[in-house]
Amino acid sequence: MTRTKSFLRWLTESKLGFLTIVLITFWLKTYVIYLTKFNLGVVGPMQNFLLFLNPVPTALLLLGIGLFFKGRKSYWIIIIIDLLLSTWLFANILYYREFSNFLSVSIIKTSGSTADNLGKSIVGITRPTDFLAFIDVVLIIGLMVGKVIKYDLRPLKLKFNLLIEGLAIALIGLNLLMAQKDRSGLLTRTFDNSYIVKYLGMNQYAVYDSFKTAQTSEQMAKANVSDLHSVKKYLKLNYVKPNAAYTGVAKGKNVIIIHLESFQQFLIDYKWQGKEVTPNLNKLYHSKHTLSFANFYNQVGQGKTSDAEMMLENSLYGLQSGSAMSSYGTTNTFESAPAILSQQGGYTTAVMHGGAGSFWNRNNAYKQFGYDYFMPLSYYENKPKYYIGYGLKDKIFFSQSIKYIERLPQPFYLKLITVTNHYPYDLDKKNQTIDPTDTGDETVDGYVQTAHYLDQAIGELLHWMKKTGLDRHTMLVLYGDHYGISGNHHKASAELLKQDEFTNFDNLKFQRVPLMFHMTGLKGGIKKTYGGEIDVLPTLLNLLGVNDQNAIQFGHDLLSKKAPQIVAQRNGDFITPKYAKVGSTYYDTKTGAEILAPDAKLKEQLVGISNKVTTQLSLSDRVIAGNLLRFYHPKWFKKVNSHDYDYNEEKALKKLYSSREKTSLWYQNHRKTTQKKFKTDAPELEK
Ligand code: GP9
Ligand code: MN
Repeated sequence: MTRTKSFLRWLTESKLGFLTIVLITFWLKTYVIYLTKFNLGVVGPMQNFLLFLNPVPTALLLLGIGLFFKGRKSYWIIIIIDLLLSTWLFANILYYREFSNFLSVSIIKTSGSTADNLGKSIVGITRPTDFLAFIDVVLIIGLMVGKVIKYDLRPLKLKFNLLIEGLAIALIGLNLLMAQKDRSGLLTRTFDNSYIVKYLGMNQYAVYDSFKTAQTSEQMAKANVSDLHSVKKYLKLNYVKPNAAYTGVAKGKNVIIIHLESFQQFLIDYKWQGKEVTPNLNKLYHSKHTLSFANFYNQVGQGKTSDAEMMLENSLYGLQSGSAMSSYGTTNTFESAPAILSQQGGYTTAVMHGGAGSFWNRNNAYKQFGYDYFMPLSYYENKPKYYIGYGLKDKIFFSQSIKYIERLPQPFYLKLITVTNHYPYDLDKKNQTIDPTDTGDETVDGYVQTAHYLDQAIGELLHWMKKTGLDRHTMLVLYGDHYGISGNHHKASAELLKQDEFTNFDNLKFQRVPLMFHMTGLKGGIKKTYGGEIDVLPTLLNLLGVNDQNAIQFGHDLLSKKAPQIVAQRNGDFITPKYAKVGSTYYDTKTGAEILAPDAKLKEQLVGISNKVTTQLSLSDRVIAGNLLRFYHPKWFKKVNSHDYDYNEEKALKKLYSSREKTSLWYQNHRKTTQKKFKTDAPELEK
């Protein structure tokens, strides 16, 4: 009894006891808010453990500052810090409800300058329970006013205060270490703000975000118009004319881009146990109405999917490290496909994706790209059995996308981002309709199963397009975003390809992914031209007959007779129809043999290509890091204002459904849904 009593006395009558009360109440409150107000996608014991613990280290560090002050001041400084931390939490609760993402310095900075500022859009969505964010502050002030907590006016030893701060810093380090172990690249690759929050907490997220913002704005401040001039000069010098025979052949058509997650070219026509793994895609690939590219390479860096998107929408490379879409997507000026098509062809533009909207910073970047609509997971019905890995299973995703697609005014430019064929290639038993391969490499063997599933899902979508007649007005663009089997699986890869060995050169060729343009009436064929993701936009715009003269784009029309056919990899490696480079080794592309002793002339040629590649990459980096497009004003483009876009579900759907556009598929189907025309064998949807 006396022990409890003396503990209570210590809590309420000593300064350290006070710090303990503030810390623990802040900790528990934050944890409850994590669980109830955010959707952090926490899985596994490690993530759960870190989520529980992560409020402590930074809170201890910051609240501990109060200990350095004397007397009553010390108490009030601690309370003020507690209040500031709570306000940050509160603001994020509101922002998250509206935008499914966390506040960032750049958002706060840019929102103040516009009419529809953040404050306005957020008022009105506050719920009473949000004020839970302040409950501890109110409670503690109450206890102080009621004299339950008494001031302890004895000063603490400086050494002791420093010890507490030291402990906090050590805990921060430990937290970081454990987080990095569970998710490598957490801080360098910037996947998703919610990852930072779930692993490191709200306060560390604030520090991280401020740091990133400072870094990017410094680079931007240094850049000026003359940087743009050197980029323009380079592009002019290297310009190749698009193939006039294809100019405008798809003018006015809808464009549906199907993002084939982690899908490699080798899967096309690949057979396992005598069965085609991807029969639907094979059929498309060989169709006489499909322009297929057999030597098309992914060119992504650490930003993976987001780098692929950056290249496809902008013909700009991802960055050497991190994700350009995450780091620059919120603030940079872009001249992207959706904005160009909306301005020049009256296109409605949309992205649909069965995963979290904040992943790769999509819900900010798409506004800068000028996408009218972005429908992420929150727009879809989600049940545990619908979901695997990073999002809804593709069949479920497509089946639920129909109700949105059919409402889009035509012509539309739509991107569908699939996700089931994603590492670690898990699929529930019911959906496995092909055996795993038998290389014995666990991460590899499921790949054919998820690829097969993706292919079936595509088949279901194509069937619906045919049934509704949408196929006759649409050009389909299918592409694989990056490898599915990384360079760490040489043995299994050799087995899959039925080769004796798998060299670094084989791994470079393994970076090929499909690219197909399919449209009724299109003069197709399988093209051998070497190209990469950077080239898709110029090729597409030529097919659509869109004018983008002197655009800051680093790719070329793949159909051009003069296509340079030098395919850069983000790390400076390259491949051309004749030569390739991996690390410091050159190869003969035809034979795959190493070029061991090139003569002086060949050497010069190889170094020349290599320099060209690095120049191109670094100029593209300058465009992004310097935000150079803000200085560029081509006649055919009006700058995008991100504040014109709102992905709030309720508002967006209201706009979509109230649009009486006679051009939507729904309207043309006698204002009836076409959902019944979508046939799926998804076991989850069986009655
Ligand atoms: C998540 C998905 C995956 O939304 O696009 O991205 P990745 O891990 O492939 O870069
Ligand atoms: Mn991907």
